[in-house]
Amino acid sequence: LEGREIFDLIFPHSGKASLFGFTGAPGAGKSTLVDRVALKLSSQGKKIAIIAVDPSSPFSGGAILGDRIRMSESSDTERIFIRSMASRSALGGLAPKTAEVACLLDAAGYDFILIETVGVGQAEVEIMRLADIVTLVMVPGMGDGVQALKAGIIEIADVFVINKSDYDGADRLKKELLMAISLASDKKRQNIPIINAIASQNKGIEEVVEVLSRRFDELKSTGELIQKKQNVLQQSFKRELSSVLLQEILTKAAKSGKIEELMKMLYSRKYSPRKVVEEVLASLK
Ligand SMILES: Nc1nc2c(ncn2[C@@H]2O[C@H](COP(=O)(O)OP(=O)(O)OP(=O)(O)O)[C@@H](O)[C@H]2O)c(=O)[nH]1
Ligand SMILES: [Mg+2]
Repeated sequence: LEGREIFDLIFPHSGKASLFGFTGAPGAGKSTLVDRVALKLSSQGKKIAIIAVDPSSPFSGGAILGDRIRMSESSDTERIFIRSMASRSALGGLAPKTAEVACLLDAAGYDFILIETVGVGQAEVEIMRLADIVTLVMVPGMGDGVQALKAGIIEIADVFVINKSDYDGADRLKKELLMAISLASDKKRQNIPIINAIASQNKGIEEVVEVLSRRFDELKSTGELIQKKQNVLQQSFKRELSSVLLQEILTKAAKSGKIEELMKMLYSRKYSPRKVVEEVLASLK
């Protein structure tokens, strides 16, 4: 069996896991928080998988080494599986790859899949869209509140965690965030929970887990969860469709010999790219 066929066989077993996303600036304490959350959930008898995605890293070596350091304090790691992903390993994009990995872990029977991404850029937003719930991890005194607003990540965040609340400025950041969300046009977003945590001291973890579970149940009961998962599947379908169609059409057009001629028209700027597409399609009819 090829990889794809295997995936097709596994896919029907997916769709049961809860996908929790965690994002935030580099060094905000995401890994520490995710590890603590994983341990907490695992102590409740759940099976946990962690996917650490680093869109900025060209190599996965460092990330994997980081993983070995992770969880070192814990003895109860048998139910916790950790997988790193960096941009180099992702043909066709990091978000689709992350979705596939999450799907496999989901089918394998993990109850919770925790996805960590570093940064606040477009790549992270795309990855976080896969998650059922997104937690934005912030740190006092880094201007995170304002930065998050700019990046648009605030629009997809469901929960804010002010980590490193042992630092000065935690109260100020909370005020800034409250101010920012009070201005949100979407009324629902004005109730976003803001949790203070000190992940390195295991403080606030219980509340984070509680809030996430509550939010998850809420999404389930309102039907938003189903909607969200359907949107993600629809995106995957469209991505597959465009890649398959592209290949198919290019192959057909190459066989008909039409494509070379049309490329000449394109290079000489007689035909626009859009016009070339129309000509290619017309030649296939
Ligand atoms: N003072 C303090 N330090 C913390 C806290 N949480 C994590 N740290 C420390 O912050 C540093 C970075 O933590 P990580 O969990 O690796 O942060 P991260 O966001 O995963 O970092 P990247 O994945 O590299 O972006 C580590 O030295 C942690 O021990 C906290 O609440 N307070
Ligand atoms: Mg990390």
